[in-house]
Amino acid sequence: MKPKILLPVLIIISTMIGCKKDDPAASITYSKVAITKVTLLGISNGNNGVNWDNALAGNYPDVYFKITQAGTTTSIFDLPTNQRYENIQNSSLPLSWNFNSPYLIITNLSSSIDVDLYDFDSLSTDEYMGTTRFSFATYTTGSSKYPPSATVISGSYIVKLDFIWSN
Ligand SMILES: [Ca+2]
Ligand SMILES: [Ca+2]
Repeated sequence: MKPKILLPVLIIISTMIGCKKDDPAASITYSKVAITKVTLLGISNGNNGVNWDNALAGNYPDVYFKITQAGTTTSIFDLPTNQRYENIQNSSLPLSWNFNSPYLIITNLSSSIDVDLYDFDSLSTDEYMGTTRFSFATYTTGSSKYPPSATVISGSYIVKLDFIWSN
């Protein structure tokens, strides 16, 4: 009788081991994410119908960004304004900014960040354009967690962040 019992038991054990091998991603967790690149994919042509700059003279917004804790003015990163892209229209996009290693590190993966876009103006105060919000809790759960990038659409504004996840 013993050999007849042994074979089904072996099949069950090998099936259990097989399940673990087939799904290694389910057990992976990361404690931080590096933002390696910010890509601008869409902007609004104006502020409530008013052009950002003198479009009739061929002037369009001169775009840079600041990253803040979501919903606050607490700065995480301010792009130096001399790294702005000048005279941007949607036909100019995509445009991107790369961070250098070790990149921009986010260690609180339950937090959210805002990417705030601005129009640099040399003769007046820079104009706030719009915000896209990235919630890391969204990217650390579910079947497609820890994506290599995420794209957020907020009205006319579309921003993509590239990620490297690690511990
Ligand atoms: Ca302006
Ligand atoms: Ca401007």
